Amino acid sequence: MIDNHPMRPGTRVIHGGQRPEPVTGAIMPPIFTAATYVQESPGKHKGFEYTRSHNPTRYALERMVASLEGSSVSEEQDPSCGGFAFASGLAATATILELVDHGSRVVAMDDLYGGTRRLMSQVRARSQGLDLHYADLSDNAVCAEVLTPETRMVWVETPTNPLMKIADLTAIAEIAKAANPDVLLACDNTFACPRHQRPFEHGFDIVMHSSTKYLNGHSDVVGGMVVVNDAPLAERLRFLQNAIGSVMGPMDAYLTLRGIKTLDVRMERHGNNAQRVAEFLEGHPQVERVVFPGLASHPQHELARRQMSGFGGMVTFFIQGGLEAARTLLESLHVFQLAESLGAVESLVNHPAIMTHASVPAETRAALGISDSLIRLSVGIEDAQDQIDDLERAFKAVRG
Ligand code: P1T
Repeated sequence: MIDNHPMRPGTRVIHGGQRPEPVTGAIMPPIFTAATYVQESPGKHKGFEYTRSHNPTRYALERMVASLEGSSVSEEQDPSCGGFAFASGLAATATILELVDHGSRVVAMDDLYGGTRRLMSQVRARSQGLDLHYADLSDNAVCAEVLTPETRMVWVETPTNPLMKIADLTAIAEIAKAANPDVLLACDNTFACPRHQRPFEHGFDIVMHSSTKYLNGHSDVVGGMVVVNDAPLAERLRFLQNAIGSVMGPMDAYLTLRGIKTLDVRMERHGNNAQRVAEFLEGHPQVERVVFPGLASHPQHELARRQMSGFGGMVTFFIQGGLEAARTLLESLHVFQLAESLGAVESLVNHPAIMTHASVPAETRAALGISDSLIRLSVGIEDAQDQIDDLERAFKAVRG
C-alpha cells in the first residue's frame, strides 16, 4: 500500500488504503459477490470465512475511508484498518450505540438528522434504556454543564442537519474527557466529509458517515461508514459489525469506492457553488436569513474556518411568506430537485419540517427553529449560474 507515503487529500482519495489486486494486478478491486469461502480443512482457510464477516471488496472501501479519516489503526491490528461499512448510515449509528451498556447516559447534539434522533429516542431509549440528553453542543458553556462524569457517549453532528450549527470538536473533547476519560466521542461527519474535517485530529474516538451522501456522491447507493482510531475499539466494532450483521454488500462497497475517487474534485466544486448560491440568497429580498458556514454572517464562521478546510455544499435558508411561499418555491425549482438526501452531484432541495425531519416532534422542531419557512439546499456540481437562475425563476413564481 502506498499509505506509508505522505499523501495530500487529492491523492489520498484515489490511493488511500489501496493496493493492486494480488492475483491479476487489477487496479480496482473485483466485486467479490461470493457469500462464502471454501475451507481446506475445518477452520483452515485464507482468512475469509463468510461474507458478513469478511469481504475483500468491502475491506477495500473500509481501508480507504479509514485512510481518509486518518485512523492510526494498522492492517496488522485490524484487517480493514479500523474502518467498517454498513448497509446504511442508520445501521452504522445503530451499531455504534451498541458500544454502550443498557441505561447509559448519552449526550447528543439537539439538531440532528431526524432519523438519528428517531433511532435514539423512539427505539434505543426503549430497547436499550438509554438515558438521552439532547443539548446545543455548539455552545461550550452548555457542554460544560451536560458532559458530566456519568456520560458514556457523546454524539455530535457538525455541521448539523439542517440548521448548520458548528460544534467545537476540540473543546468538546477536552471537556468530555476531563469529566470522564473513558467517554466515547462520536462525530457524524456526513456534512463536512473527511475532505474538510477530521474529528480524530480533535480528540474524537469514532467517526460516522452516511456514505449515501458525499462519500458515494452519485445518489445510487445507501450506505454507512464507521472509523475508529485505536485497535481495542476496532476489535469491539469488528465484533459488533459481525454480530449484528447490518453490513454493506460488495456491489455497494465497489460503487462507493468508485465514487470516493472523485471526492476531492467534487468537494471543491460543491464548495464553490454553495458559496455563490449562499451569497446570492443572502442578498435576496425574499429571503429572511441564510445559514452557511462560509458566510461571515454565520455565528460560528470563525470556528468553521479553523476546524474545516472547506464549508461543503449544504445551504439552509428561511424564505419570507411561510409555508405557502416555501411550497410554491419547491414546486417551481427544476435544477434543484425536490427530494430527500444530499451530497450528490445533482442539486437537491428539501423541506425539513415536512420531509427529512417530520419524525422530530413538532414542539422540538419549533424550539430548534426548524420552521415551515426553512428550506435546505444540497448544492450540486452543475454550473452555479444555472443553479442561481433556477432559484431566481422560482422566487419570481412565488411573487406570482
Ligand atoms: O440515510 P442513511 O444512509 O441511513 O443515513 C442517515 C443519516 C445520518 N446522518 C446524517 C447527517 C444524515 O443526513 C443522514 C441521512 N439524511 C438524509 C437522508 C437527509 O436527507 O437529510
